[in-house]
Amino acid sequence: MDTLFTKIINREIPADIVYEDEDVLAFRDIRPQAPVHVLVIPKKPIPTMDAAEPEDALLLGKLMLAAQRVARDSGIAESGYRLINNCNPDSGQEVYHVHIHVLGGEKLGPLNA
Ligand code: IU
Repeated sequence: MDTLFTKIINREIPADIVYEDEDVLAFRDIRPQAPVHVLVIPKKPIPTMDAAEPEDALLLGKLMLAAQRVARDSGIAESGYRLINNCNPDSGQEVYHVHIHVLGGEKLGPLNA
């Protein structure tokens, strides 16, 4: 089932896009939890990390390298950043289209704080 992220990919709703290539899109989170908070998504609508298949291995690698690029372009690569993927209800996943949160731009608190 399509989510709002498909509408962002298709430019049906606006987003502050910071990176795009043929497989991946990255845009600023509308409710930022850090000075830099970008979501990196595959254009293929995989609902969760748990639903990814071996055939998605290359795409998932591209997703991580796009997150690296976003961090570098945002100037937070050397100071540091955190990549997060929420998967299924206990994680708090809200949007069922795989996404990596890129968080940084300040000293981040401990996980699960
Ligand atoms: P989660 O990992 O599924 O919990 O994260 C979903 C994120 O998507 C959350 O941080 C929202 O603020 C964000 N978001 C967005 O940036 N733009 C949207 O149109 C929607 C959600 I819907």
